[in-house]
Amino acid sequence: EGYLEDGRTGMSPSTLKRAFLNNLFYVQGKFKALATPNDYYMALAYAIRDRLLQRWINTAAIYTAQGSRTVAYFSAEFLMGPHLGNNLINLDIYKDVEKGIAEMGLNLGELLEQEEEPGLGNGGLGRLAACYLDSLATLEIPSLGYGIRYEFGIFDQEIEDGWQVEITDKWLRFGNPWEIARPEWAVEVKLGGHTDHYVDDHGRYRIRWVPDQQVTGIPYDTPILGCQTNTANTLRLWTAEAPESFNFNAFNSGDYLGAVYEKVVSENISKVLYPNDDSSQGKKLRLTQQYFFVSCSLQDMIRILVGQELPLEKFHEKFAVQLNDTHPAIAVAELMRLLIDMHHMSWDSAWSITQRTFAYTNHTLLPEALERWPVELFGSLLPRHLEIIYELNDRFLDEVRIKFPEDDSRLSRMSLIDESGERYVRMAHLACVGSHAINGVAALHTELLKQDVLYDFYQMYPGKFQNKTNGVTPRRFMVLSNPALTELVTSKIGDTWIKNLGELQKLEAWADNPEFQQQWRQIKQANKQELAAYIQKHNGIIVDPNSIFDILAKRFHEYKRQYLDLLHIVTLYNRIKANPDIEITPRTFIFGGKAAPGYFMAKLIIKLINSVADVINRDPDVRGRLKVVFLKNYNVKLAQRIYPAADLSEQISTAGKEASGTGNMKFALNGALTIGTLDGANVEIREEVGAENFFLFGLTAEQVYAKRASGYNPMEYYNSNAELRLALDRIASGFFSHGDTELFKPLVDSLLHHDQYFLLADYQSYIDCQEQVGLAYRDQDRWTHMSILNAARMGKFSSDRSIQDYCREIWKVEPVTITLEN
Ligand code: DL6
Repeated sequence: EGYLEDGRTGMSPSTLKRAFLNNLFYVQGKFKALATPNDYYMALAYAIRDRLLQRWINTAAIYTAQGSRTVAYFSAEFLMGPHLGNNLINLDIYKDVEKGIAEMGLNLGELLEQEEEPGLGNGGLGRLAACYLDSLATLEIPSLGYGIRYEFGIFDQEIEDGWQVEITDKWLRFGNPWEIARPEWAVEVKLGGHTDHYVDDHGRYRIRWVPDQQVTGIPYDTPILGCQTNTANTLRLWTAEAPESFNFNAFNSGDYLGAVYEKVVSENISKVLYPNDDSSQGKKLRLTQQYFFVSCSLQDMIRILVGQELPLEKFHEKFAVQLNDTHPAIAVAELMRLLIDMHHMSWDSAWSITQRTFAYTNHTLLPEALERWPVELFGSLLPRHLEIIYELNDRFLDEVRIKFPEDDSRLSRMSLIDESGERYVRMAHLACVGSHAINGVAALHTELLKQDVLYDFYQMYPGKFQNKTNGVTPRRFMVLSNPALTELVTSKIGDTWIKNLGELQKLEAWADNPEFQQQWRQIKQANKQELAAYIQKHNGIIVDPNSIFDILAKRFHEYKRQYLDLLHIVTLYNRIKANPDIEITPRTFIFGGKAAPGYFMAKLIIKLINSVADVINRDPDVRGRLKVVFLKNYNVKLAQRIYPAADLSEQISTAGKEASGTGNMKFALNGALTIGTLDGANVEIREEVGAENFFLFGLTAEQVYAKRASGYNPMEYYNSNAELRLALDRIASGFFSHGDTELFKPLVDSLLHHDQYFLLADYQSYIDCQEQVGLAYRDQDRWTHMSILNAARMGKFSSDRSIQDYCREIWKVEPVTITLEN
C-alpha cells in the first residue's frame, strides 16, 4: 500500500507505463503530439533495457564472484533479429505491455515494426549462433558471444524489373538502444610488418612481432536475456577504430591527410559484412576482420581471467571456446602467440591449453566454402602467425608420420599448407588440429564429414568427432511469431513446452480431435490471411488464403534448388495451358531469399522467378489457381511472418549438400508439412515426425555420388521426359522473357550440359511427390492431422536440446543460477 515501485526495475503495468512516458519525455525529448512511431519504439526499448540491465549486472556480478566456467561462442555472424519483442517474451510481460500500450492508444505490433533488425549474418550459420545465445541464457549457462559489430550488415534487397538490387543496410542510423559501448575495455590489434628474433636480457631466445599497422577494438555489449530466468548473458561485438597514437609521426610531420587515411583504413575493418553464404573469396580484408575479432576476444578473455585472479594456465578451465566454422580458426594460432610471445609460456604448455580450449563446428560440405588463404597474403598480414602455423605443421606432420608411416600422399593431403599449386593455409585443417572436438550439424552431415571432407582427420583423430544436430529457439519462432498457436497449445498442455519442447508430444492426443483440428486450421488460416495482406501491400498481388501456401525461403544457391521448384511451377502452368479445365489444387508459391551480389546464376534464378510470376499471375487461363510471389528482403523479421503461414515447406536441396538446414525445423514447428530430400536435418525430421507425415522425394546422397561417379548425363532425362522438355523449352523460348531467348540461356544450358546439382535426375520424383501433396491437401482432416503431428514431434529440434548436448559432451559446463537481490 502506497509503495511506489522502482521506475527502472518495476514490472507492474502501471510502473511500465510510467517508465515508457518518462523515456518519451527524458530520452526522446518528445510529447505525444510530436512523437513519431520511432520515438515510441525507443521509449519502450529503453524501458525494457532498464529491466534487462538489472538482470545483466547481477549475472555479471555472480559470474565474476564465482569465477564460473564460461562458454565463448566465436562467430563472424550473429543474425539476431529484432530484440524488443523477444525481450518482452523472455521477460514474460508481452501481454501486459501490449495492453498498457493499447490503453495509451498505441499498437504494440506497430512499435515492434519500427525496430531495424541487426542483420549481422548471411543465413543459417549466423541465425544458429543467435538461437544458441537464446538457449545458453535460458539454460543459465555462463556464456559470451564474440563477433564483429559491422556498421553495415547484410544488404537490403530491392527488386527492380525482377532483378535483385543491393542497398546498403544502415541499421545503426537511428541509434541502437540495446548496446552499451565499453571503451574502457578497448584492446590493441597488430597487423602486418615482420617478426624479430632476439635474445632477451636473461639470455632467452624470443620472437617479437613488429607490426606496420595497429587498430583499436572497442567492445559493444548487448544483453541476452534467457526465457523466464534472471540470467542475462552478453553478446560482445567489436568495432575497429584507429588508435590515437599510432601514426603520430605522420601527423606531427604535417601529414594530416596521411594520418586521417590511416583512420579510414582502420575503420574499414568492421565496416561491412561479407555477403557470401557458402563461398570464400580469399580477400585480405576478410582475413583482417577474422583476425581482428578473434584477437580482440582472446585478449578480452585474458583480461577477464586476470581480473578474477586466475593464472593463465587455467585459461582452458575458465573458458570453452566454440569456433563457429573456420571463420575464427585463426584463434588457434593467436592463442599460441599470446601465450608464448606475450606471456612467455613454453610451446608445449601453450599447445596443451590451446587444444583443450577450442572446439570446431563445421557447417558445410561445399568445397568452395572451405576457407584457405594464399600463403603470401597470409604472411603479409600475420607474419608471426604464419611462423607459428609452420611450426605447428612440422610437429603435426611428425605425428601423422608416426601413425601412418611411408604415406606421403596422406601427408600432403593433411598438411596445414596446401602445396599442390599456389600455396595456401588451410583453415579447416588448422581448426581440426587445434581443437579437442569437431562436430557436424546433423547426423548425415557428420557422417559425410567423416567419410569425405575430413576423412583423413577422422582416421587420425576418431575420438574428436561428434555430431550435434542443429536446433532453433521456440521462443522467437513460435511464442513471439505465432501467438495464436502458442495460446492454443498452452490451453491444452500448459506452458512448460516453451522451455521443454519435448512436451509438445502431448499434443498427439489431440491430433484427431475435431474441435482441436478446427481451431488448429482456423489459426493457420488467420496467419495465411495476414501474410496475404502483407503480399497485397508489398507486391500488389492478391492471393487466395484457401490455396496451399507452398513456401521456399532461404538463401539463393544452386544446390538449394529454387530452380527445381520453378520447374514444378512451369510444369503445372503448361498443364493448364494444354488443358485449361484440368483439376489442380490451387497453390500460392512463395519465395524469399537473397543471392550473394557476385553470384550470377543465383541472381538470374531470382529474375526467372519474377518473370514466370509476371506471366502466370496475369494469364486468365490460370484463373487464379496458381500464383507466384517473390517476397523481397527476406530477413528474420519477414521469416517470423512466413513460418506461421506456411502449409508446405520446401526443403529440396541435392542430397549431401545441405549441412543441416534450420528453416526446415521452424516451418515444421509451426505446423507446415515438408516436401524434402534425404538431406541434412530433413533425415532426422522425417524420423521424428514419421515417414507417413513427410513428403519424401529424390536421390539419396549415396545415389548422387554413384550417379556422378558413373557419368551423369542430364540430357538423357531431357530427351526422355516430355513434360520436363516442355518446361525447359518454354523457358528457353523466351516465353517468360518477352521473346528474349538469350536471357535465361545460361540457366537452361547449365541444366542440360552440367546439372551439377541433379535437378533433372530428381525432377520426376519431385513432380510425383507434389502430386501427392495436392491430393493430401484436399483431405483437410488428414492434412490437419499431419500438421499437428509435425509440430508435436519437433521436441528434438529445440536449440535447448542442441545446447544441452554441447554443454555435456563438448564444453563440460554447468548452469549457474542468478538471483536478484533488491
Ligand atoms: O549450421 C547452420 C547452417 C546449416 O543449417 C546450413 O545447412 C548450412 O548451409 C549453413 N552454412 C552456412 C555457410 N557456412 N559456411 N561456411 O551458412 O549453416
